[in-house]
Amino acid sequence: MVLDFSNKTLGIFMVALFLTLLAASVAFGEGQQEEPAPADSVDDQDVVEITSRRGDEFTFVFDPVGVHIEPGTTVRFVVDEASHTATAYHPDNGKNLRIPEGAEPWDSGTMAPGDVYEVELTEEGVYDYYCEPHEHLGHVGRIVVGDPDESPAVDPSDLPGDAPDAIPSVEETVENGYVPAN
Ligand SMILES: [Cu+2]
Repeated sequence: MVLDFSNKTLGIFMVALFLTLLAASVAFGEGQQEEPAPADSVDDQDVVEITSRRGDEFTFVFDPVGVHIEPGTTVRFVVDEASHTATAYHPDNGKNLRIPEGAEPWDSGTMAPGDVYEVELTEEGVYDYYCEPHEHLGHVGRIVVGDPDESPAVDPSDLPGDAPDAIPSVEETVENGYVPAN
């Protein structure tokens, strides 16, 4: 009888201890949760991810549509929905030059959800790029690497369709570090 009572007390004690530890670990976990990086800290990151997705103002968008990064930062293009490319405005890709003269042009080729394409940008200046099938629908973006004056932006007003309206200004991109897509 005494033994039974002890076991019961021990059992209740163990349950209470377990619940206490559980509550403590939950509270600790919440306290440890990392806040999302503030938008203006993009230029401190080694890798910046840009997602092709459906937009509100434009049919498809790169999000963020504008980023300001340090030289040597890797830009990682990913796709949320449908098929897209991430392609630099460069004669090698059949377009007028809209990236710094010394910079390597890139073309991801067709990307589907789950595909990843990375490019490391080292030359300072302004880079504009587009999605091959959706350029005229506003699926274009701008990346400023370091000092934009090293290779200033080329006026986007002669780009087709919605593209000129979709490209953010250098000023906004540099000031915010990160321009979310519409
Ligand atoms: Cu696209």
